[in-house]
Amino acid sequence: MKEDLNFLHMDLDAFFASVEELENPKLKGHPMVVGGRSDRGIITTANYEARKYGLHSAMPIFMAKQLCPNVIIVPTRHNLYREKSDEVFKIINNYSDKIEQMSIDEACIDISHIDADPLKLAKHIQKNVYQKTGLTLSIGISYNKSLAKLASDWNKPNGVFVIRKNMVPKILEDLPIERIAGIGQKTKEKLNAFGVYKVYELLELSFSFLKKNFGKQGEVIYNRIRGIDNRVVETTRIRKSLGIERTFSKDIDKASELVKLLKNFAEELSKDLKKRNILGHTITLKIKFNNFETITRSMTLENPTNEFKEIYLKAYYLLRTVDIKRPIRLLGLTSSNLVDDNIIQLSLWNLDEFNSNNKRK
Ligand code: TTP
Ligand code: MG
Repeated sequence: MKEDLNFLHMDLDAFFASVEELENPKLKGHPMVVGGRSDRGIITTANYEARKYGLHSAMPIFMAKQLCPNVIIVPTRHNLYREKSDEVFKIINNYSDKIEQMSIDEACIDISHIDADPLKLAKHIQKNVYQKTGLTLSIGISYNKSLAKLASDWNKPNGVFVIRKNMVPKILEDLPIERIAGIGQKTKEKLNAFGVYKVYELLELSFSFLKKNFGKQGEVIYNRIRGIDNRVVETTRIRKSLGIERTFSKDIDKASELVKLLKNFAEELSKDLKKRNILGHTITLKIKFNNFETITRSMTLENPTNEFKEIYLKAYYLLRTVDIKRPIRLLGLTSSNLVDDNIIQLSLWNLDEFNSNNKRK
């Protein structure tokens, strides 16, 4: 009996690091992190060997070196990870029409229509993805979305875990509250201030208390820890923006260098938008100076674009509006307010047809 175990959440293991290990198998078995080229950069991910030393995502490289002097640092190659992610999703797409991609390496899959034992299905997906891509992933299965995600993290790497109705809320009780989907840093700190650190402490709070202090989010939290989450798998998740952001190993203090970088960013962004068949209405430039002061400048275009030249010219214009009074530590270029190119082309095509039909008359 499947007892409503309709949600399968998958998440690739140490994703960026695993891709680098596939590219260079000599890295396997050694503590390795993917991250910035300089000591000032941060780790995007650590392989499981490096995690034994306490290394993890978002940790500064200099700290990683202190904790594990032998750590191998590999520069980030986003395009490569995107390609590998696409390969995985091509395989996953064969299992269900209802797939919500949550990030580059994770997805929630509606498996309600699949008449198979969910555990066997999970093993099948793992084996299939491993054979075709060389990557391992972990899977969580449950009767709602947030519990499936939580379960995918339970037995990492290469694990499967099922959270059934009769296991809730018992299984959640000893978890730190931040493991519950919907409790971010701010909510966590506020709950900590009330002396609440573990889910069992959260379970003691009444609905009205949570609602009074946390509003709508309080209601969500009250329900989530009792296994109530009515969200469905959203197949048409709309991407809100696409962009590039980089912290430099050395501050940029030459205008010519900055312009060159901006050109590269515009080129990369245009390629990325085109690959996904999307166009953006708004272009945003972000600059962080070496004193950490951050400014953003945006411009909204009448017609959305993914053309390099247009993006670059607008970005350049935005740059000229900024008073560059100090060396720059970080540069970002983002396109937002996105629309699907296919839809636009379709409507243009319809218009053409309409015009020619009219002419014929
Ligand atoms: P995660 O799935 O959070 O991490 P992971 O796949 O490396 O490891 P795990 O086995 O625990 O799932 O994120 C996926 C990728 O996203 C990760 O490989 C690198 C990138 N990433 C960042 O760039 N910065 C971050 O802070 C995090 C958390 C991830
Ligand atoms: Mg992952």
